[in-house]
Amino acid sequence: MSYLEKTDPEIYKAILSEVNRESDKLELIASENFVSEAVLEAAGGIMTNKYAEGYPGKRYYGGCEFVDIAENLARERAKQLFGCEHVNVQPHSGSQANMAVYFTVLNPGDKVMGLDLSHGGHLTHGHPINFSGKLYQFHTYQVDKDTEVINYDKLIEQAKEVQPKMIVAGASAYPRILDFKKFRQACDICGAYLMVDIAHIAGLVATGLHPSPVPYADFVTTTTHKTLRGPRGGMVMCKEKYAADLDRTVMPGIQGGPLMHIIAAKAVALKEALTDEFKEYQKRIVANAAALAGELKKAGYHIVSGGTDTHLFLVSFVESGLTGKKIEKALDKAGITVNKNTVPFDPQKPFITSGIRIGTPAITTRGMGLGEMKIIAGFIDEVIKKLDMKSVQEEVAKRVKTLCDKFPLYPGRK
Ligand code: DSN
Repeated sequence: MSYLEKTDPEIYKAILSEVNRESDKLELIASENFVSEAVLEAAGGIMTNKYAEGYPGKRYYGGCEFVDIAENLARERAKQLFGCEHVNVQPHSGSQANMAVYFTVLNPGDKVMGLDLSHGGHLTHGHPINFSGKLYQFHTYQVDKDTEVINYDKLIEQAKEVQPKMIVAGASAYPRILDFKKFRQACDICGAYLMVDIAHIAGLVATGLHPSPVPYADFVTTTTHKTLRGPRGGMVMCKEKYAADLDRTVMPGIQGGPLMHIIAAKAVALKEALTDEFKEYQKRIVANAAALAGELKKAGYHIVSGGTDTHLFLVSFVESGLTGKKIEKALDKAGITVNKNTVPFDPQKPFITSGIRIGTPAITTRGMGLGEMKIIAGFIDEVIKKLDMKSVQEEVAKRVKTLCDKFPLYPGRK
């Protein structure tokens, strides 16, 4: 019997149920992944006990010699992986990584440009209900209606007009390659900083499957738990000239004690990301996303921008009037986990939406490949075509479970 089972059976049971949910269902949420046992071990390890405000070699507490090893390794590995001049591995999340950059170089009221949330952006890229939109004067840019991709000529024109102090590139629901050279060009025209948020595509960038923003950007932020397949957390990379200011912003500016167990787990994940195996894994993610999008397109679905270059794609139901909310629910009943997502020019509210977002990082981690993408597309199509039929959802759920059983996940934890 585990310690947890004995002392807190309710939490034990909830965790066990989550293990079963993750292993018995198809996880298609583009921002999720399954970390290795080694990452889990570090994240659940005793470094959680340690206070270590400050940075390696310059802490406000004694007894930091071993957590310093972990943080130094995380920093060195991140620098090697992304080829950046400086990195801060302490942000607790992607939002705090973005906040750290804004607080380092912007003043309240400054003008910033970021991708509209409903066109693929992120809350922290200037949404009015988020701190970013409240503190700074954000001007959103959008994708073109006909191509559903960013029009860089328009972006450059908008930058000339707005004269922002920073342009934020990066997205949480944009399926195409981002042209960082063009973003830099837009920044140089108005003397703006370029911040690129690679939270979604970090694994692709690390392995050369998506061009790197590091040569172009002043700051690059990321989470560590999406395609990068590490523990839940954030990270900021920057040019050396911003290093001291950025580090001061993270601590003591916006955070106190770093989560040393998570930093240790980040180091483990970054080591994994430096392997050839990880590169192969990223290639398979992209191939799987293209295959799944292609199958759905063949079945007549509107894939935003016509396809994908990355780990994710969006299916739009604007034409049929179906809602993402209803589809998410029906797929969930069939054992397929996706999230409803706004699509460009969506007539529905964010809690309803006219689209769903699909990503392949998690199912690729468990070993699924092109053959399975064809089967999964068939499942999705069947559920959506018979959206109100409970019997179809139940039947598909059984087939999903049979498929998942062929690709065991965390077998020792069930
Ligand atoms: N919530 C994340 C996502 O799903 O993309 C972004 O922070």
